[in-house]
Amino acid sequence: MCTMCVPAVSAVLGALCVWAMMDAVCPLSGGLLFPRESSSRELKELSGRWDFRADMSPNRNQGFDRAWYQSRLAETGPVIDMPVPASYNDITQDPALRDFIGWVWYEREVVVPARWVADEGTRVVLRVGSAHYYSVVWVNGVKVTEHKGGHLPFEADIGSVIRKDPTSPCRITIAVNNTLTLDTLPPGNIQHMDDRTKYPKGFFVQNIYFDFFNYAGLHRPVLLYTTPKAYVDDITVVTDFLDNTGLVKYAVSVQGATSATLKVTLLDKDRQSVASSSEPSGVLKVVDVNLWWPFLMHESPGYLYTLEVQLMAADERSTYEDVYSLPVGIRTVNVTSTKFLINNKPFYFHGVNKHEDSDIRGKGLDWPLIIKDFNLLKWLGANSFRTSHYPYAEEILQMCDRHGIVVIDECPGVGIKDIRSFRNASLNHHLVVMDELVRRDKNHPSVVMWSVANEPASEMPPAEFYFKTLIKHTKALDPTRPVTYITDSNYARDKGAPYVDVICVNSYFSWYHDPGHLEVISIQLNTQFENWYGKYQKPIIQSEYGADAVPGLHSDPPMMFTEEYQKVVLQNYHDVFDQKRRQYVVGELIWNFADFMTAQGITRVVGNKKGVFTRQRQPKAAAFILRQRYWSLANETGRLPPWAKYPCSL
Ligand code: GCB
Repeated sequence: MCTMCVPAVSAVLGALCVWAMMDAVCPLSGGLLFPRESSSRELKELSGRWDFRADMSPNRNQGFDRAWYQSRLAETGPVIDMPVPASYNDITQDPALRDFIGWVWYEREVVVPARWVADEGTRVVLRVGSAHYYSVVWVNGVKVTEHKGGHLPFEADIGSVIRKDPTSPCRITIAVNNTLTLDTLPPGNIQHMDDRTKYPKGFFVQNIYFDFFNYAGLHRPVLLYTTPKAYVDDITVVTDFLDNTGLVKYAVSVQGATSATLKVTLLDKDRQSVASSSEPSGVLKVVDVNLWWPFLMHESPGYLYTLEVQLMAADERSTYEDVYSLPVGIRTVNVTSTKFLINNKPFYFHGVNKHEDSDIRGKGLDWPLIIKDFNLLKWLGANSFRTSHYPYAEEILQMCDRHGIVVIDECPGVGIKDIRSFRNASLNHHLVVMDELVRRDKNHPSVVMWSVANEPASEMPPAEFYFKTLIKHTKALDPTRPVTYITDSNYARDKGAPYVDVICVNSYFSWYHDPGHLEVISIQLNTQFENWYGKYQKPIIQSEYGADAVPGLHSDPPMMFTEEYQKVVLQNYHDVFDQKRRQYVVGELIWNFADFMTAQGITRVVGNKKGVFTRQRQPKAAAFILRQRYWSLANETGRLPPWAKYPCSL
């Protein structure tokens, strides 16, 4: 595929070939509903063992030069076992694979049910939950799709390819490249070191401007699913309420049928129909509505209805029936100059920042970890998190919907520090990523705000046009949710703040600034809030604060990196939050929920240790401070179920 690439060119140029091709393609066509089984849809998970090979050739392009996709991977060279979903980096003992930059190749042979192949009226779709960063996908040697961006799903209808030779197994080959450039999100660049007195031949490094390990691979489930030829392609739901009546505005789009009949039914938790329609779009009215409430704000948080869409269509050959069920939470979100309102009630974010990160799996989706983390969030009394610094798996957002955990949904715009990353190529890609993110997450009641970036160089002159365009675009995509980006810039120089709805600010007083001086926190934090509010009169969230603590390291009086120091930093911040939350501060999100892996460097001791839990999810002293605070905030501001009033062992 990379005919433009000559062998001597680096991995990054190999990646850029894919790029150029993608730019020619219309970015978004149709919906991308989460694959769900129904009476008309089947699903086949391809999680488990795949064959794998990293292309260690000097230009990382041997796989394309020798067309590894044309035959079984094991026939063109050695393969190793690789789990999917998972990052590949921590699976072996090989440092070259942990730190690998370039193309890796995954392959799996799948038995496709005979009926899927035989029935021409069935669409067979291959879906990749996410692959970091660029991917090219072949089925039986035929290229079926490619995708740019490491955190969002993509898919391809592979029916015609598997029907070409119904007797052969279906061989899926996915090449994934983790090279970051100035125009990727997040950005990065490749630096070649040519001084032979210092570096071996061909030595290059990937420079990144963000603080987490650039894990790579097939991070989320890969699966096959079916729909009938005429199918429900997309559903958009926007909710509101008036007194006791819930309003569900919906629009259904259909593909593969010139005319179709629809039945749209809203079911309550007991699967009783509460409203229905036969129009492709409209408003469903729900009397005595059960609103979707955040965790700890109501006795029964996370109430979900189900919107069941039934499609009937026919062509000259057959009739088709498709059924798709979408969970729907009815709630509103509004922002005033001092408040963040959910269902017209002030909502205070007492939550965390997270990462998709764990031992061995890296950024691979892992159900035991997901459920453990939700249990820990509840144990803490957290009502929210930010998906720092990229979109998390849809499975995680579904858990948030169910449990009432409120989400600030962040795109991977982290580390936009180089002025060249503000150019049109970057902005255009950023707009497409926002298109993909909003398309994927628009129907989650838990998602209450979009964050378009984290700590960009927002004081640089081009930042104004960049963020004005990006935020306007995001608001046009979704006029129902506020938009922000996360700043660490100075209030007087920040170029994008006039365009955001909520100011989200990160600061690390007594850590990166005045290290060791806990006594500065109160005055500096107070000044921070007064300055931002004074200039913009918008509600403020402290979107990051914290300190590293190596678990088990103690000192009294507290010293940096001990559990005591982390604890006292938090307490000093909390004192100021308690004054300002009565005015215009609407939230506090600790950095970070758990320790996480980073690139190696002199400020990181096997990763970032600002977690209140260790990477293995054991609490540090700070977790107990946070727990006490979050539950008492909830007692003060929410309506707790009786079981939650005084959680055990506070
Ligand atoms: C930040 C970044 C986050 C880092 C954190 C830190 O401001 O947003 O990605 O990990 O600080 O610990 O330095």
